Amino acid sequence: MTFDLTYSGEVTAARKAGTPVVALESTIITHGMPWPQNVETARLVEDEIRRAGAVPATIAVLDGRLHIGLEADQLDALGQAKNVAKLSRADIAACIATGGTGATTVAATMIAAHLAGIRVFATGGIGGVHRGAEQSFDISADLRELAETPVTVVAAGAKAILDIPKTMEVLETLGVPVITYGQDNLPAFWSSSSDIASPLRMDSAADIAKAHLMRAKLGLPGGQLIANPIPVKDQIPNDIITPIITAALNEAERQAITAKRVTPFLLDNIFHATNGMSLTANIALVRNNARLAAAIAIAMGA
Ligand code: PSU
Ligand code: MN
Repeated sequence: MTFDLTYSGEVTAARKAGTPVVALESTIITHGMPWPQNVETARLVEDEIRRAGAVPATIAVLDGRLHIGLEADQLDALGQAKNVAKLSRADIAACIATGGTGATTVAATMIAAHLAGIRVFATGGIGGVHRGAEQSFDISADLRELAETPVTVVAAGAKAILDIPKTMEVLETLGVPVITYGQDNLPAFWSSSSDIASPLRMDSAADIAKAHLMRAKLGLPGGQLIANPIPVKDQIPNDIITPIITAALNEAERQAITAKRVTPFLLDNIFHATNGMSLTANIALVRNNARLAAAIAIAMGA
C-alpha cells in the first residue's frame, strides 16, 4: 500500500522556491458555514495569505488522496458536496484507506500539515471542552493534537459555545502554550475579549515564531495555540451573543445532539438566531487569523 501527499500547483511551486506556506482546514468549509459563503470565505482567506506574502494550503481528503492545497475547482466542489465526512485524528486513516472524501478538522489538518512540513495553520476557532463535559465527556481531539503535533495554530480563541475555563485547564494539563496576541485577556471567538486572563501574551509575529522554534530546540513535542482577537469593529459584543449561545445549547440538548454533530449544529443554530451576523463575524476573524498566520510563517522562515 503506497501513500503520497497530493500538492496543489501553487504549494508545489512554494516548496521549490522556499516560500512560507500556511495550512488551512476544510471542516470550516463543509460543516462550519453554509454554501455559498463557505467557498467565498475560503477564497478570501487564501487571498489574505497570498497578499501577506505566503502561500495557502487548504487541506482535505478527496477520493482517498490527502491534498495539501486545493485547486480552485476542487475547493468549489468540496464546498457544495453533500455528506462529506468530518475527519479528526480518529477518522483520517480509514477515510484515505477506503478511498473516501472528507474535510479535516483542526486535529486532522495539523497531522497533514506536519506530514507536509508546514508549521503554521490558520483557522476560526478550535474545538475544546464542551459545556457539560463532566457528563458527556465531550472534549475535542484538537486539544490532544496540540500537545502532540508541532504546528502553531492561529484561532480566535475557543468558540464561545464551549466551556472556556475548562478548555484552558485541559490545555495547561497537556502542556500546550496558549498565547494571546496583543492583549491580556483571552478572546472569545465572536467577541474580542473574555473576562479570562490569557496564560501568555505576545505582541509580535516574530516572538511567536521564536517561541515555536524554541519548543523544538528544547525537545518539547506539540504546537502552540495563538489566540488572536477578532477586530473590535467586527465583533459581536458578549452581552448580545451570550443569550443566543445559551438558547442554542438548550436546543441541542432538547434534540439530543451529540458527538461530531454538536459543533456544526450550534454554529448553524447561532447563524439563524443572529440573522447571519455570526457568520459575518466568523468570516472577519478567519481573515484576521490568516494575516497573522502568514506573518508568523514568514518570521519562521521557510
Ligand atoms: N471553527 C469554526 N468553525 C468550525 C470549526 C472550527 O469557526 O466548523 C471546526 C474545526 O474543524 C474544529 C472542529 O476542529 O470544528 C471541532 O469539532 P469537535 O468539537 O467535534 O472536535
Ligand atoms: Mn466533540
